[in-house]
Amino acid sequence: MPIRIVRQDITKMKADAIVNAANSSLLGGGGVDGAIHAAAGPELLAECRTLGGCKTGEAKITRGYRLPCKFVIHTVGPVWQGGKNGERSQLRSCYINSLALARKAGCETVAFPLISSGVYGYPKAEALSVAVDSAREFLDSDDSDMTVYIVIFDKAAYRIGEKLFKDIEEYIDDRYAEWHVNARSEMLRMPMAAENIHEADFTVCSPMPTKSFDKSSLTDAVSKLDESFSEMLLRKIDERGISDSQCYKKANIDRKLFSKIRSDKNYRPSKPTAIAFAVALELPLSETREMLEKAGFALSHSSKFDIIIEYFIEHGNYNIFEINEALFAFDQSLLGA
Ligand code: AR6
Repeated sequence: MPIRIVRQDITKMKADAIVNAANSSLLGGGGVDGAIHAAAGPELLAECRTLGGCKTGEAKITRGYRLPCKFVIHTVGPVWQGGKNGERSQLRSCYINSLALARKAGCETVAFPLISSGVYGYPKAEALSVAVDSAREFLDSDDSDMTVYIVIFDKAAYRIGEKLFKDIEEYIDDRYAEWHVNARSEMLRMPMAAENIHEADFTVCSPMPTKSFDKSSLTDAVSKLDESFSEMLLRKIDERGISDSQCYKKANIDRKLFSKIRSDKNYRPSKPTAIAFAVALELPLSETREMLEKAGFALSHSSKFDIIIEYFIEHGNYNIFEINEALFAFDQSLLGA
């Protein structure tokens, strides 16, 4: 049930269904529509001819033919007319209706391009936010384990809000600079130390005598392990009074992975997964660090990814989809499974 933003050519996606940004004739066109028809072969057009077109906001389904997906869902997005003519609600319908068709066809994975954001002129950043919000709305009300991919084709096509982008850029610059200054002063100390090393300082050491260890005291120490990541996660879910599903949905993690973590006390999540849970639980920075430590990770100012996470937590913004949009804009890996 998670949402993933990926940079890819949608005709290469091995999802159960891909969605086509079509026009109301359903008889092909340019942009992603042209690419899908070219890759699927003439059989797709032949089936489309039998469908009797499609209205704006609605969707129709066909087979995928030569594409690596089983189905193509054709939807017709609104033409942008300034935003005051119901464009947002029509675009939302495109996503909701396409997902309803996908579910009916038994699809577990569905890939969307940014509908309307090309020839139809919908501003890209807003088109992305409608895509994410609509997919989320559908998935929240759906019991299936569907995964939705939002496929962004060109890097230039993608831009989070200018102000947010600038803010994060500045935040990264400040933190990076701070880290480099510290790292540099560390390094400056080293040559001085090297100058003071003389040959006489090197002596041949005999091997350290091996000491037999006390097995029982080691067993004792190991048995006193601290709370594990999984235990901490479950405790914090309880403390916040939220349900498991509220937590993993908010973390953009699928149910299967959550069950694995729940049933394995010693489960070691990846760093993005661990952070996703900290974000879902809305932990302040200190508790986020503590939770990451349980999984063997830290937040550092030498990594853009870490600084972006820190930025959002410090600004009290725990919306994982917004965080992912920002991570994506800065070419970082995304949160979630
Ligand atoms: N994979 C993923 N995304 C793509 C690909 C691709 N291969 N090619 C383009 N995009 P558009 P619309 C992105 O114009 O605005 C057609 O002629 C592209 O960067 O394809 O809904 C139809 O027949 C953009 O962000 O669709 C209609 O007449 C997004 O897909 C009309 O265009 C949508 O751009 C529909 O216009």
